[in-house]
Amino acid sequence: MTDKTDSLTEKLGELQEEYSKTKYNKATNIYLGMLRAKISQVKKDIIASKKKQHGEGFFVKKTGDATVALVGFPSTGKSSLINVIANTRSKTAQYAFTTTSIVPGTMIYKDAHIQVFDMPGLIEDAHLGKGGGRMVISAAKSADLIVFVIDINQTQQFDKLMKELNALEININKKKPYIQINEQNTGGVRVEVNKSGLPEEGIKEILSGLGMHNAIISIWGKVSDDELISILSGKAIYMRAIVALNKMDQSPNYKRITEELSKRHNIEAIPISAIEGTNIDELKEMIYQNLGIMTVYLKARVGKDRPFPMVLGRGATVGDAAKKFHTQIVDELKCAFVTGPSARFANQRVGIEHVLQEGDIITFIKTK
Ligand SMILES: Nc1nc2c(ncn2[C@@H]2O[C@H](COP(=O)(O)OP(=O)(O)O)[C@@H](O)[C@H]2O)c(=O)[nH]1
Ligand SMILES: [Mg+2]
Repeated sequence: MTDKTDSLTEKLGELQEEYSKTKYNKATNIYLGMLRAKISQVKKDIIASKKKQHGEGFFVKKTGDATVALVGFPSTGKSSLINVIANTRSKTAQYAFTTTSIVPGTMIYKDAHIQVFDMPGLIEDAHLGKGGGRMVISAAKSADLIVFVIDINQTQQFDKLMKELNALEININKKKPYIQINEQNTGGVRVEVNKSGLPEEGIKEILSGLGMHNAIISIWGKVSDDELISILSGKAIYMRAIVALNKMDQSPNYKRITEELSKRHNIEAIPISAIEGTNIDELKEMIYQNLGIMTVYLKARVGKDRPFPMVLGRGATVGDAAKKFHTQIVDELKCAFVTGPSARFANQRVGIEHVLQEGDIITFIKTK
């Protein structure tokens, strides 16, 4: 560690001690908020100073229609899983730490090309940079969906992972509260809209703790003080995730365990066996659904040609499909013929605003 990191770590210790010594009551509430803002800032500085020492970490090129990261402790079966869901041969082993770099693979499902990353195993305190955990997490953040791969006989791993991610200010399956902030040159802090549930004074203290002394802020949703600090310091990350409980072949109670974990953490979970190939298609479907994507098919002429697939976000319209196909085409688009789940009959004539569904076949009709 550098001297800089050392002194920051020392400062963090002092702040945390002060924080734990201060009893919570109405009078100290605001002071505690400020301490939290400071602690958050110092943690950020520590991470930044470490980053300088270790470089930027992994860089993996994103390809395909969406990206999924397999995240979990060592030996939970991540490499075994990517080998059965994607076109990859990732090394597997009975001992920990086989995978030392990110192994990408492509999972093809319903004509969508989904990029899957097999990550090196996370270990506890990954957020402090142990075991390269921070780098792994920073790569996972760039994914559209996290699949937590947990050993079904060790579900406490899930709680540990959540703790790690919380420490890194990664929010799982949570909606980001809508907050607007405009920094000003003068005038102090003004709270314009406050639906946060926090006292206005507390919000002001948090802002000043983060060095924002002149600003207009509006908060349109419920938010805790910790989350507010995290959002305002630009660190809060919101990600979707599901859980694959692997090695179900070793657990007679897999059904109950899955239901319990899913209920307790309000997250979709599925028991699988990467080795025996159980529930693999079901997991693929769960991934696909949680990515919020759909596949539609484009045809050059009605009745002719083989349609070619295009992946869109669910809820996309004919106009969105046209835009993705070719930005120019939207201006010239007159209507489209649609066959499939969103159409009432084959080759139904629809407008640009028509909402598409999985499996639709579309023919664009241009104006002359
Ligand atoms: N019984 C059983 N063992 C598995 C399963 N999946 C993986 N393993 C074993 O668990 C060990 C670790 O697997 P690996 O894929 O290397 O885990 P990783 O470290 O998370 O990539 C290997 O010995 C695998 O054969 C499974 O579904 N059932
Ligand atoms: Mg591995």
